[in-house]
Amino acid sequence: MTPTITAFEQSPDRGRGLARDMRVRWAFEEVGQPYDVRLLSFEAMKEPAHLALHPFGQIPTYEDGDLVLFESGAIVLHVAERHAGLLPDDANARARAIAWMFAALNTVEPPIVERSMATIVERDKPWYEQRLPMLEDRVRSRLDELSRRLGDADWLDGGFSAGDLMMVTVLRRLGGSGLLETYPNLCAYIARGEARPAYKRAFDAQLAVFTGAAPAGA
Ligand code: GTB
Repeated sequence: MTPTITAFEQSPDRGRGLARDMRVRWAFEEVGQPYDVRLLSFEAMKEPAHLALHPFGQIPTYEDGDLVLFESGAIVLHVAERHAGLLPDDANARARAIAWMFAALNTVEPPIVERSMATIVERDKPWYEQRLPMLEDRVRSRLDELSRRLGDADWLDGGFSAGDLMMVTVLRRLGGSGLLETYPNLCAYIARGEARPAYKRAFDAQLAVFTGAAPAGA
């Protein structure tokens, strides 16, 4: 059966691949699993039919037969566990790759999202100018640590894994912030992820939703 995921009918990122369906699309492409996409308006996301799939009325969701999942991390892990290509065979290496998925979602993403949300919803507030440097320092702390750990390696722990997929999608949200430029190894790491053929197919598919064009090969 072909799994179905949900995505924004009109993504506010204007096709930059920043919404969280991108990581799920990328995972499917890495493992060669075809998938269908159901596009949702903001109104439809809050209607009972979608709330039955996602308690918080968000995208992405995943449906495959009797199984319904929400949370992009849970969906990517599910895909990675059922197909070869995103998790190592060795049990310890597999556990470490999963730890990097959690690190991306639980340690690196929160300060990035907090900064990003502040730039969107707090820009006209009286505290914004004072608060932004603090939020950026928190992001820099994580980038310092991540950059140090990555060093000259291509990927976080041996070969490319679901941990890298997740980390690259999280770091991409800093594009245009000016915060990444002082970390050449992190910029190269993101570029390596974006250069993967599976990433490009996923990116083109989500961009086609915005442009209205059919993705290449469709
Ligand atoms: N923890 C959940 C997960 O990982 O799946 C978070 C899901 C989530 O935040 N979904 C967002 C959503 O549905 C879309 S991705 N929001 C609507 C709502 O909550 O009502 C977040 C996102 C949106 C837009 C941009 N952008 O424009 O750059 C980037 C990321």
